[in-house]
This record gives sequence, structure tokens and C-alpha cells, in this order.
Amino acid sequence: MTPTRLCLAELESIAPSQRPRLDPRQLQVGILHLGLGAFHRAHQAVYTEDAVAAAGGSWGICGVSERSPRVADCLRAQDGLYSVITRADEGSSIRVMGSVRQVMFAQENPDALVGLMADPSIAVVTSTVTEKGYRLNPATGRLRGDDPEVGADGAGRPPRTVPGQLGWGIVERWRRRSGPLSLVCCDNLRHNGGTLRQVVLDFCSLLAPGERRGLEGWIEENVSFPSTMVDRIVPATGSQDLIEAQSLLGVDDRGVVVAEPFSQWVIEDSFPAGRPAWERAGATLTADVEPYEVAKLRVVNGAHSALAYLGSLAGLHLVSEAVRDERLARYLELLLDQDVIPTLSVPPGWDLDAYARSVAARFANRAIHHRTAQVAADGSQKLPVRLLGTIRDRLQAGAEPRWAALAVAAWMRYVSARRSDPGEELPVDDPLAGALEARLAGAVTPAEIVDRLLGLRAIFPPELADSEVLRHLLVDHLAHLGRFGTWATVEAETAGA
Ligand code: CS2
Repeated sequence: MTPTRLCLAELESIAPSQRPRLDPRQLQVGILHLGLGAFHRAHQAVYTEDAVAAAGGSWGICGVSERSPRVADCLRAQDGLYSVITRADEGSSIRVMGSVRQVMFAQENPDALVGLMADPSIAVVTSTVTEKGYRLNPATGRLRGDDPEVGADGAGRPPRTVPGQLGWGIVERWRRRSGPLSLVCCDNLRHNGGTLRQVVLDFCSLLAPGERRGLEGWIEENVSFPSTMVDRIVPATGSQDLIEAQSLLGVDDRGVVVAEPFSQWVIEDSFPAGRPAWERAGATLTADVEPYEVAKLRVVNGAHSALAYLGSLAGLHLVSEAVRDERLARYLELLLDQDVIPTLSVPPGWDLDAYARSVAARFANRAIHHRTAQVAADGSQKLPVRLLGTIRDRLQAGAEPRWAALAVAAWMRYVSARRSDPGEELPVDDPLAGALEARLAGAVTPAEIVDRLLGLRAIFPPELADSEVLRHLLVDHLAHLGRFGTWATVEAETAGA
């Protein structure tokens, strides 16, 4: 017998402690969200539901699937409902969420999406479309104007890219005089608010001059781009998770997501058209997100990427296995203590050492099956934000960033050897995969590989590409990784440090 599917009509059959904290039927949509992946469902959607439960407001979410109709179809069949399993080593709990009230697949009806952005009922547009979704040059943080898809959107086809959707949405809102709006980037980008603002302005500059006269001034006065720091580990959902959701809920939920207990959201408080009372749900609203953002990207994400590359090369499939290996744990400590933390300045009262230690503890959660391959994906987009800023700051301070350079060398080995030490194939899942392959063609020695990759301007800015100190570190590390393998390299490096 096929089990009953989660939907509004089935809510009564679910234990009260597992039901949404508000009545989904009563909730009007006020937020448009681009990128209906697991992270949004376990992060902003939860904060929003809790905020509305505590303080009210018309803040239901219209969630937009960007690349595939799968999630939109699944949630549509469930009246927008799905559940979040919060998992710790000690056990798990589940909760059905009711804040997603409407779903759309962007590619199916791009004009409707633009129309919704211009609708006065929408006051906030949030996005989690991953780093590559913004189609940036990762080294400069500017929109890639030479991207043909962006160009086609700029020329006026119904938009298919995120910059096109946001750009045309803003234009339409301006034309219809629908009032102010906030665009809130919730991806792991540096200065994510300012970066998104630049993406939108860069996109608008592609439009015909007649089409955009006065637009920039209107954006200046009416559209805010608050920066945010988002943090919660939410791996891709697996088939076991669907089975667990069913046994916990008693109904079938194909939209379930799994997350760690920890969750953090720091938001720049700049919302000209209003916002949910997210502070009532545990978010921090502040005037300056920057220190939190840099610390999070360099500590949590920097550590994640370092473990993902070294772990994958060593043949480890899960982040929890990597961080539980004492050699990699020691490496992580050195990376954070000696390279990352010295580059950070945080608000008074923030204990950076404790923050760094808490990250290792979070990664060690065995109930979260976060694959090293998932974190290793899109390295070209992630390295600049997560590791290269640390390296640049340490070099400027006259220091040798050995540990951060080892992580970058591990990425270089990952994309050039494409095999782990035990011989498994390592997939290079990256928007620049073609460019990486082309650059690496015929490169054999560590020095050749390093020079070819350092020459990729989309990743390495000139100040890093031209640094002899960095080049030397990378060649040295890469040679060791190739000759002696990952374990011997990590052991030799950390011994006596
Ligand atoms: C991870 C992040 O996949 C990745 O690259 O580093 O998704 C990470 O889990 C989150 O940023 C944690 O907040």
C-alpha cells in the first residue's frame, strides 16, 4: 500500500509537537525566495515560520526552484509542506514546516516570476542559488558580462538566469511603481549584500539606454541589499532520510531535509518595505554584518573546503570521518589558529578560539552525512571567498600561510589528478571545469600545474598569482601530495608544528 502523502489535509494526523507553529492556510505570501534547495528549507524558512508564530505578519514564502522542477513539483503535491529533521549524535527530532505557501519553477514561467517581483504584496526577495548562480567572476565579484546566458537575458528574452530574473523583476517593479523592496542574498559570498547590488546594477547596465533611464536612481532610493551571514549544515537529502521521515511522521514526505542542531543568521537591518520579526526567531539583526560574515566564511567554510579536498584525496567520503581523523583534526587546528584567526577582527565578546573549536565539533556530528564530494564541488567559486582572502591577508602581514596553502594545493591535486590516493575517481563538478581542463592540458610537474592554475585570473587575483611565497608553498605541497600521498604529507607538515 502506498503511504499517504504529507499535505494540508493530513496535518491533523500528525503529532501536535511536529506540526507547523502557525496555520499555513491563514498565511499570505510576502517573501519571494529564489533557490528552493535544502538549505533554504532548513534555514530561512524555519526562521520565518518562527518569526510569524511569535509576532505575526503576512510573511508566507513563495519558493522558486531554479534549475529543476523536482522540488517545486514535490512541494506542490504536498501543499508546500515538508519537514526538517534535526539530527545530533544523541538522536533526532522532526517538524513539519508551513511557511512555504506557494511554489514555482523559474524556467516554466519566467514572466510570472518577474511579475511577482513587481507585485506590491512582495516586500522581501531572498536567494540561495549557490555561489555560481550569480554568474560572477569569482576573483572580482562582478557579473560576467561575457556570459552568453546573461547576455541573452539582457537582450530581453524571458529571463533564465538569476541576475536576469532579479534585474527584470526590479525593472518591472520600477515601471509599475510598486514601491520599495529588499533583495537579501543568503549565499556564502563576500559582502553578499553589496555583491548582489553590483550584480543587479551590472545587469541593468546591459539594458538598452532608453529602457533604463532613471532606473539606477530609483534602485538607489527604493531597493536595499542587506548583507547576511547564514550558517547551518544541511547536506543533500538521501533515500534513508525519506524512510526516517516516514517513520517519524507516519506520512510520506518527499521534501524532507536534514540539518544539524546549530543554526545562525545575522542580518543587516535594512528593510524599507518591512520584514518578519526574525529576531524573535533567534536571528541577529545588526547594522554591520561584515565581521560575522568574514569569520564565518573563513572559519566554517574555509575549514570545510580544506577538509573536503584533503579528505577526498585520502579516500574519505564524509566530512565527519575527515574531522574525526586525528591527523586532519590537528591540521584543522593549525589552519584555524595560525592562518585564519590572525586575519579576523570580531565584535567584542566574540570568542574566536571557542568559535573555531565549535566548528570541529559540528563537523564531527556522525548523524549528518555530509559528503566531502558535495563540499568539494564548485571549488573555483568557493576558494576565493573561503581561503584566498586568508592567504592574501597573511601574505600582506609578512607571514607564510602554510596551512591555507596546503588546502589550495589539495584542490590543485584534486582537479589535476582527478583521483584519490586509493584510486577512486574524483568528479570535478565546477562551472569552470572546462577551463580547468584546458589549462591543465599537458601540465605534468607540480610547478607546471601550479603555474597554469595560478594563471586563472577568474580565481587568483594578480597579487596572489604573482606571489613567489605562495607559489613556492603550493609547488612544495603539491609535490609532496603527489609523491608521498595525503596522509604522509599531512603528518610530515603537522609534525612538530
Ligand atoms: C559547505 C556549506 O557545501 C559547502 O560548500 O561548506 O554549504 C556549509 O555547510 C554551510 O555554509 C554551513 O553554513
